[in-house]
Amino acid sequence: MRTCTRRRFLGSAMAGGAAWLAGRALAAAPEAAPAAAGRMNVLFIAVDDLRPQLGCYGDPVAQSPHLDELAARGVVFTRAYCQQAVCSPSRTSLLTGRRPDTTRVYDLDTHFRSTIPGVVTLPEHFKNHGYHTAGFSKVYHGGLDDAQSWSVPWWKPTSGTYHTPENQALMQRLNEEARAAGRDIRDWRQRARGAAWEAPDVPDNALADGQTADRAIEALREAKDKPFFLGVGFLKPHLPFVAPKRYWDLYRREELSLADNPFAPKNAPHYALSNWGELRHYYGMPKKGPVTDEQARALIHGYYACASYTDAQIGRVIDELDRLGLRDNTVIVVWGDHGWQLGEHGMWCKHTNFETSVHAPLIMSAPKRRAPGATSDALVEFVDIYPSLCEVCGLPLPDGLEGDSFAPLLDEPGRPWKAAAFSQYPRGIEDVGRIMGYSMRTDRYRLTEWRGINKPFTEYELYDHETDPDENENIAGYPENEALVNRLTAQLRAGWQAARPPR
Ligand SMILES: [Ca+2]
Repeated sequence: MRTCTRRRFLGSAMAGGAAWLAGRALAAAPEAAPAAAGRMNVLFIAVDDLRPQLGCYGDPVAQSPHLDELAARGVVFTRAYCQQAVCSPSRTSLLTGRRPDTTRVYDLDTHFRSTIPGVVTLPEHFKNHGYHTAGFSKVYHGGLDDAQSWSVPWWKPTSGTYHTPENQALMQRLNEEARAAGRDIRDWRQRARGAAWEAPDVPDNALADGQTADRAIEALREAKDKPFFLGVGFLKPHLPFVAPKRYWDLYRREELSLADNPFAPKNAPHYALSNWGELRHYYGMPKKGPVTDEQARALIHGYYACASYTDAQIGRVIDELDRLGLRDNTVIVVWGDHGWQLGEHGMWCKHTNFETSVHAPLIMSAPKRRAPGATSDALVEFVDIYPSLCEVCGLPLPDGLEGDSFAPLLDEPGRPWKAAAFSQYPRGIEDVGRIMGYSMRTDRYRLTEWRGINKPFTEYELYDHETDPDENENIAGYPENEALVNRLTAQLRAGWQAARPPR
């Protein structure tokens, strides 16, 4: 096992991807006709909080054989961006094909049926075109499912969070304390949180994601004779990092490196960073200040273990697809709903506009495309997944979509593409109130403009990925960059409509 520093991983992600690509057959002769046997099925796989820390993204430590195998038959998008780096806003945007300023879903409580009630979601669109659509576990954010998206009622796993007697007892005690303190533990915000990680020695399907794989396998068998769109969500590597022990055993903790930039970016405004309250709520985590190095290493270990566990569950589902002879007539897309800080900038979790939060994995394998096993460095956005699946499956595009199909990249991954990708994140600050950070990634730069919602306010961050791929220094305020900031600000304000791919 080799060690991997975050800097080396980030810095070499492109080069590593290219080297990885060079070792594969790029080729494949163009195939003529679309699937003759009928309509293309869709296996739509969502992975909660998975950042692009996988073998097929050039990470030498990650054990992700099944996603790497999928990558060898599809296209790995090395620069895919979510539209807002937190579960529900990101998923809502992806599943409606609209950006957060259109969905007006910026938090974990608002359902898009209350803001854009008539929208036709991605699975609903497939349902309306004769597909059997079914959702398993976390496709929409927990508690915010959308019944009209599915042909049959949404299914979710029943397994509990913790599996060792100690952690189950701890959870029971914490919940009793919470009740005694008058908290309503049915409300997720008031609920006690237990250990941040666990390595139970149990079978894969003792945990929720193993149950989900079991159910998805059954669903494939049931649906194999009709066109289907199966949405399958996996919960790990979302906190807490609970994975069967054998996945932890794939890694040697002492050989895992900590982030080498555990500090705020120079000159960054304080509100650009998050206080990673999500992790702090877990038992034993610091309420303020940094985690210890020992905790950091355990968290990184747990993240890798959970990603490998989910990789194995995805492998089981795809194996069944193969066994049923459906692979040649099914498009598979796997995406993580946003990135994750694993100690970079001293942060954990997501909830920022930094590259570590908005850059997420996206792999699509579609039969009969011309570039299986390729990587594409094109800038793509999660809002593009909706129209891409429509194009690959031959469905018309509904009105109102705010992305572009990247299906042409499945044939020609290096063709000229979008000029920029856009993300955003809201904050609240003293004296100004609500602000929105609008962030744009171009080939070279990340520009973030913070704007007041109700009061005039602007502030800028600019990171040069050519010289500073870890975004350690905000150079927006340097006099020599004034013209550059002005040019990029104009591009940001022109928005996604001005950044669309040449066709
Ligand atoms: Ca998530």
